Amino acid sequence: MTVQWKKTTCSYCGLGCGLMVGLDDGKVVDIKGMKGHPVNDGMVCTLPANYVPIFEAEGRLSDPMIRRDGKLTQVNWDEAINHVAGGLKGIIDRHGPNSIALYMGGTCLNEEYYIANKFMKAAIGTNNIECTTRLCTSSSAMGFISTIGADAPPACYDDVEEADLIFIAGNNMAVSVPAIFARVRAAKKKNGTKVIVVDPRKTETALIADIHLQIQPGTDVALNNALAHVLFEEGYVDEESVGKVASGLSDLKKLVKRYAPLRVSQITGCPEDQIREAARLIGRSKTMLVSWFQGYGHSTQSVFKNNTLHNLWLLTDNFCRPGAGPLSITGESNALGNRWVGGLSHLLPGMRMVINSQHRQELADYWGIPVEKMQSTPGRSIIEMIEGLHSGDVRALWIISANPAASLPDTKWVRDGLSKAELLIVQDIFHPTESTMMADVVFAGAHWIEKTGTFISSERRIELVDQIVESYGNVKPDYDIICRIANAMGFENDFQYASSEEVFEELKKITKGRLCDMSGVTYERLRNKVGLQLPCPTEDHPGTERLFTDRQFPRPDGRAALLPREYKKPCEIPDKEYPYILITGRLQWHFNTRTRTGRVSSLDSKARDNFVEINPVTASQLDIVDGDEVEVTSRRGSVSGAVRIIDSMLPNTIFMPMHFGNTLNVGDGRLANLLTNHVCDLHSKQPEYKYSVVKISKADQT
Ligand SMILES: Nc1nc2c(c(=O)[nH]1)N[C@H]1C(S)=C(S)[C@@H](COP(=O)(O)OP(=O)(O)OC[C@H]3O[C@@H](n4cnc5c(=O)[nH]c(N)nc54)[C@H](O)[C@@H]3O)O[C@H]1N2
Ligand SMILES: Nc1nc2c(c(=O)[nH]1)N[C@H]1C(S)=C(S)[C@@H](COP(=O)(O)OP(=O)(O)OC[C@H]3O[C@@H](n4cnc5c(=O)[nH]c(N)nc54)[C@H](O)[C@@H]3O)O[C@H]1N2
Ligand code: SF4
Ligand SMILES: [Mo]
Repeated sequence: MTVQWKKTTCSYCGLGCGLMVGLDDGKVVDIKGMKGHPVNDGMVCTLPANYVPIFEAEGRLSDPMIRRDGKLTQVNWDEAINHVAGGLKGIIDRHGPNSIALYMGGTCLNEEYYIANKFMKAAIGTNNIECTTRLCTSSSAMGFISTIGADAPPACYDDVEEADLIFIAGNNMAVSVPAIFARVRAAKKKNGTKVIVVDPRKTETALIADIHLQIQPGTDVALNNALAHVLFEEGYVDEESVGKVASGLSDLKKLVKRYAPLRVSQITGCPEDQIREAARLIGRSKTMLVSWFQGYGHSTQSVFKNNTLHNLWLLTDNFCRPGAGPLSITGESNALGNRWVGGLSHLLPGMRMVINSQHRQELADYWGIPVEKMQSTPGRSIIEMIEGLHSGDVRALWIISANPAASLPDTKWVRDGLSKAELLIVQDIFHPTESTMMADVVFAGAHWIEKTGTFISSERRIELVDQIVESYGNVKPDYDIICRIANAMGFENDFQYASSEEVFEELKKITKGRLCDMSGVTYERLRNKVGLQLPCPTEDHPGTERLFTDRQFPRPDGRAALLPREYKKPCEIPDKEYPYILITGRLQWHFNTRTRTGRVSSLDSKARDNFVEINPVTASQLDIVDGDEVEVTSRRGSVSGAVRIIDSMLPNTIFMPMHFGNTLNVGDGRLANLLTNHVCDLHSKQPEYKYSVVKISKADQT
């Protein structure tokens, strides 16, 4: 067998690792890390290394389907497109443009987000378009906007090797973004880099920490304020120089006075001395890189957690130089692209906002539509879309590359909402998923290297995914399906593209002069390089490694904002009836709702079913032994799983993976989201997945 190797970009997490795909006779036979790639230099982690079976796995969709007499039945593309176009038109005629909504995943291409935006915001005239980024990094985006004035993550991965101290909060990077973890571990070994980890669980990541702050879930704002308190108290803040680059110093100082380590030790459960020790390490380090993730995002204080973390690097002059600043990791392969191409209901393409009249005018001019066609208020967040299905204000939902019937919180409420849709369209690569099972129409999408387009990684690196294999069956690229619907609905003048490259050329012009400037990027350049860090304004520009190196921020006075934020308790707190806190999260072996990884036996055999991690003390109080089946109950439902007794959990917390829905050999009642709450952070509208109060009983006693 002669294997031909082609390069591509990983489609799982948001790091943008370079991969080499081995092809034999046009079929994928192997996947390796790309040597010399600036992100992973040859490393490949568990998930992409086991990708080969996915392209032709059982359940791979080859053709569209329409539900007839209760059963999804294969049809040809013309029939499916006409059915959906007619259905959407009818609903818009009867109920107006805001009665339809579009929801996409975070692994779609920039070209797909752009076409979807143009379709909804310009052609239909509604802002009801959302992405799983709402569940993932919308709070990082709002955190940046409020602190530095723009959703523009400044740091890059090379900062890992330059840092004295890496502060990792609510990010189990050993599992979720292994290529960065490998670099952190290597930097620790080689340079003696110090690591602080903040996580209520003793995770694989916490095991390498010099200081592990094992806080009570949800208490990060109090912790960050206490760290700031010590920094002020012990003279680590050079107030004069901080004042030059950040406003709000005296208000912040006043607020954090009330967060003395002794008081905060009672809130967080961390010893006072440990809080002081962590603050001193921060104060003494010449360069500190901070990194955070869903332990921050999945909280009703998500944006405040971001702001108070930003306070720490601002107070210690840790920004905009090698090894220092905020390294904001993204979860899915194109979460940052989604934000920058306008994939949330309050955004417009090119880092613009729906509520900004100048931004709307710029887009209307570009698209050649009257500005009145564009709505001036944000559309619905995904949770508000489900509320709209319940109330009847939303009648049709089109889901592309997402699985909300398993991934959204409070599953029963979500599925009740989805079942009320007059028209539910799900565009996936597999059937069944929890969402395709509920669909009226299923569209079959081309997957990853079966199509061409671009991703933007956590360090603002835009990279190309080229079509290098023939697509499966009769599937079509996601952008092409949207264009076909638009054309069939009568918008044919604006949705004729010969290729995704044409779409990219149109998209990039709208980014000119913005912080996400792609003007200098061409597919040809990307084919010859390993990506370009944005902004990249001209074709001879090498890309931008770090932002704001002139220490000027895009705020009215050019300074960042130190924001005084009060700690608030999570929405639900434990009581006599529901005494434990449920944390949900990820495993090494599965990705999100497991639609891909659950179909790979080498991965699925490592983690086949749901489980519940419980501290030994709690287990003995409940008379539970390892392997017992327990039922975990919240105010929203009950879920069962086998117990794993493990001392990495605090006694009042339990952990369940998010991955196990009711397809792929796992029965009903195993999905953690049956328990979670759909309450959201006010500012980011991100749900509180990481904090639900629950009770536990042995399964046979219920
Ligand atoms: N193998 C694998 N990799 C993945 C994914 C996957 O499904 N599988 N998914 C990808 C996606 S979409 C994302 S968003 C990322 C997510 O990556 P991570 O955010 O790293 O993963 P999670 O397991 O969701 O949560 C991280 C940690 O937050 C901690 N935590 C819970 N509550 C709190 C709190 O109140 N404060 C703090 N400080 N910590 C808390 C949890 O104990 C957990 O260890 O992973 C990406 N990579
Ligand atoms: N309890 C709990 N729930 C959570 C989380 C948690 O930590 N705890 N994390 C949340 C987070 S951070 C995220 S990002 C979300 C993720 O939520 P989702 O994005 O809804 O979950 P995925 O499993 O990634 O779903 C992606 C879907 O797209 C399909 N797909 C893959 N590639 C393609 C393609 O090229 N084209 C098309 N059309 N389809 C494709 C897959 O088969 C799959 O069905 O989950 C959230 N849910
Ligand atoms: S770290 Fe993320 S981007 Fe890199 S190979 Fe692993 S899943 Fe892919
Ligand atoms: Mo995510």
